Amino acid sequence: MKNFFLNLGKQPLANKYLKTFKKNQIKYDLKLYFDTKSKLVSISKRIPSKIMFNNKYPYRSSMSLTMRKSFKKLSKEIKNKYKPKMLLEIGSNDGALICNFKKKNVLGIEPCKNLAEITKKKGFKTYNNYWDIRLSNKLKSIYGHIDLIYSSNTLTHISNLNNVFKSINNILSSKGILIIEDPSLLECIKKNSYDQFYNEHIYLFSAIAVKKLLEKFKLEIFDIKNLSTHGGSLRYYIKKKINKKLKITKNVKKQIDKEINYGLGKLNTYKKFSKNVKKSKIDLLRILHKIKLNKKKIIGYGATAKVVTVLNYCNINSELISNFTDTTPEKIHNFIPGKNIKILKYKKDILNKYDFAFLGAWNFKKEIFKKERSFLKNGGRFITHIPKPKII
Ligand code: DWN
Repeated sequence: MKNFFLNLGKQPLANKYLKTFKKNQIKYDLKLYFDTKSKLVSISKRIPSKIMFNNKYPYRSSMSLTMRKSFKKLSKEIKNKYKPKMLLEIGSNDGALICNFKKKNVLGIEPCKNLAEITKKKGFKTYNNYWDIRLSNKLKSIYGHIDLIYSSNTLTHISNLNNVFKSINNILSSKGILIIEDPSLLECIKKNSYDQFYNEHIYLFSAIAVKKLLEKFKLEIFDIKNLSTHGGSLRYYIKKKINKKLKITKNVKKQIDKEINYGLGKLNTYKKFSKNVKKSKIDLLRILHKIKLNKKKIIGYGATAKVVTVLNYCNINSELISNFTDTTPEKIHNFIPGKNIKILKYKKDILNKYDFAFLGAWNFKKEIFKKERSFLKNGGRFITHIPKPKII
């Protein structure tokens, strides 16, 4: 049974950047639910994929050094450990992972045309399609069974998980490996990072829920790694149950026990989280208003999808945060979805005109602090809302 636990208000599409601010930009309810049977945490309003993932999707994985490094490291591990003849990536984005492989050994699946074009132009075989059984059948008829399927930050975006895993099962060889990675629900609850929820993130996975889900498809997790990317993610290594050669590591039980002990299987945990989120809103607004009273200027750093949730939930507009800055060409000179805050092109000295920088991309705090040493040296301060609103 699905139980409601948090209302994050009306939210625009998290990646819908507009050239001119529109007060009446379409917004949707963002309400969170916990299913006591499947243990899945999800949002209620499902927006058709075609509306969210189209030919103008602005997010590019390669924009961050942290992500490029993470994908490079994983590619080495895959090549050394699993030596796949063919790797298929579901949601290949701008090719941040596949560019580490030989062109003949990888296939990209990317529904956003503008992103698929990037990898196609570089000579990587890319299918500009949504992942479904039709595509799975088509690829199987061309390439046969696939021995390694990878998908990062994609499966949480697809409403029909049964179709996703049916289509994976169909093409994965009997000894094949599926690696998926997505933000960790445990880290989200611990860090009070309610901004992991926006209309694209239909689910936030726990190992408990993934394990349950896979059972239906005779798939099982044989290893789990905790990653620091995207505010704390889990990388699940999955195999078919018939493959007895790969042993299940202790990491799997360890993660599941950790989640059970934290209470991820109980509704009460999410109710407590909901209270913490409401407090976070009050505390953040208090900090921002105080800074404004002192006539200091704040810029937002990193126009993330996550920060759209924060700004719209807390009703923060350009009176409190004058502008945002971002490196993504598709976001620059546009407005933050739902808000009258303009995104400025990132330049080395952009922060000098401001007293404070609010971390929209808090998940890249380390990378950003390193880059902005001189801002900090000159007395500039960062503001974050993770895990609690504070000035750093
Ligand atoms: O699942 C998703 C994740 C993986 O990526 C998508 N649905 C959408 C997107 O979410 P996000 O926008 O919250 O992701 P990021 O990776 O936290 O976005 C970082 C943003 O910050 C980018 O727009 C780039 C920008 N940035 C910057 O301007 N300067 C980032 C860094 C590190 C910087 O130095």
